[in-house]
Amino acid sequence: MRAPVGGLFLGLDSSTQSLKAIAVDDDLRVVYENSANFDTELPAFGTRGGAHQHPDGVTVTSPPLMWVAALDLLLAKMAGDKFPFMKVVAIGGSGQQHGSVWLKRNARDVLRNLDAARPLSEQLEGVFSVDASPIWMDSSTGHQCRELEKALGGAQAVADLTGSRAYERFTGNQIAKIWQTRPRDYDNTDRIALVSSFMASLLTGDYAPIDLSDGSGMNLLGIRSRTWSAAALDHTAPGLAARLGAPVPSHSVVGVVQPYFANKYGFWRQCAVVAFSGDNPNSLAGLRLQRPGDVAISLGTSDTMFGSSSNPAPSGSEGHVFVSPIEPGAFMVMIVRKNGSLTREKVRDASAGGSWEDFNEAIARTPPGNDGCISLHVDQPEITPPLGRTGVYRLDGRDRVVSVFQPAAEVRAVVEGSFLSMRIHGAGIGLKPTSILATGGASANMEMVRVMSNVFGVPVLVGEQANSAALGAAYRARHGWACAAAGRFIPFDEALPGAAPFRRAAVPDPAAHAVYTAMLGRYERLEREAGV
Ligand code: XUL
Repeated sequence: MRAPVGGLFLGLDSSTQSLKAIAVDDDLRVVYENSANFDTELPAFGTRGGAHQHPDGVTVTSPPLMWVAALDLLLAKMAGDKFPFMKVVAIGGSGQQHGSVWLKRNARDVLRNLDAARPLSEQLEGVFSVDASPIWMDSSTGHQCRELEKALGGAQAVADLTGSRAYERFTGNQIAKIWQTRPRDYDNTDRIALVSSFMASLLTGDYAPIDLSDGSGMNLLGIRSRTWSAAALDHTAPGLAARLGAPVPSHSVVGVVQPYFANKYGFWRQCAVVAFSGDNPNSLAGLRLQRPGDVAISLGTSDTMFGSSSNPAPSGSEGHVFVSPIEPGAFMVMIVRKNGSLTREKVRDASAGGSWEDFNEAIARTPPGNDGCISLHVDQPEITPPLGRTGVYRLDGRDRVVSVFQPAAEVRAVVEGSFLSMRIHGAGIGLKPTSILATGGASANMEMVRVMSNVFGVPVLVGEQANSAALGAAYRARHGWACAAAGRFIPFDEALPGAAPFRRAAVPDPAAHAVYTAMLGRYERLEREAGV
């Protein structure tokens, strides 16, 4: 579907630390990027990394008014750059997942009647029933998680229903906590939004619906029925369905920009707003992981693996299944390994003299399969698989537990181990790659990319674009607009004709792949033993 000539699609990403914008043109080229940092550009809110860590060590919140102020600030910076707001055909958006915004009864009126002569933050100051929004870094709801799993028949039952076992950061458990500990604030709440749907609400001037993909990060949505689960809602808090509103497919147009933005910044009055979604779903869109088997591995502080799946297998112990943000009948699957780049850096320092060159040379010098030497580093309690006890576990080629390998073997083992683990646990939850897009810091490391390709037995692609969530939001703006213009659902790739292809960085060597396949059983055993 061709976009209007000269038209732009704007993606906004309200992440933990900043609000970012990316605009793409009708050829899907990135033509503009900007951002507003919460800590440094909105210092009055006193956040660190965009959040407030509470003294109890487990509660983490952010001031929702900061997200409001950031929108005006970013748009003002864009106006300073003479950004052509009038050309924006549609806006899409991304928000950090799981965070909630609690709105009082007066909020809807305020949203509907914003005055372009006054800052947004001044007008929205009094609309929050909870002025410290719980965000994804919060881990204070262990009690509520246990209760949910007890009520719904166990962790696996919660995962089968909602896509994930009960997680402390997931919004339903945060809602249960607020209802239990602050019933009056709960009673005063007219609408509970996610960060994503809240940002869309500001733009449309009304409550914008939660989309099905971000809605899957709440432990409240039936991922197969694609509606709120009555059992989960009833257990969580009274009158919750009315406070959440009905969820919508992620490609839905949820309104047009309200006059505030047209009057103040010069947006086109018919500029469509497409449902905002979570940052991970938007990254899936930004990386165009559309077909089942399209998978990305992001190597960063945490390593994440996510992709599209038509047949996911939710796990009662690890990983997440969300409704897909780009293909309403499909799913997005995601696993997170906590011991990522910090662990690799530790091994680099201990076994490669602190040099990435030596680290890579060690990989190049050792054979695929590392002569049977395998390791599992749990420097921090691991999420996938869940391992609470820290330590480094090693088996040599004769299955003996050893305390150290030769330096080069040590390097190869940490790299191979992380990909073997991702292959095992990805497959366990329904993620079977046919190709892998490598992103994040370590993806520029060709030795690691080669190991990745051989472990999974599929080609590895690389792309240039950073900020995949904001880019995905811009792409989703284009997708939602195309579906609305056609009056029917249009496949994501048809709505993005001519998007630049990714570059093939490695193809698997069948012999090396066979070596890795034969190692899976031993690696699973190592993980099991680390768990006892
Ligand atoms: C995902 C998660 C984080 C947040 C913030 O489950 O908690 O990735 O979305 O980025």
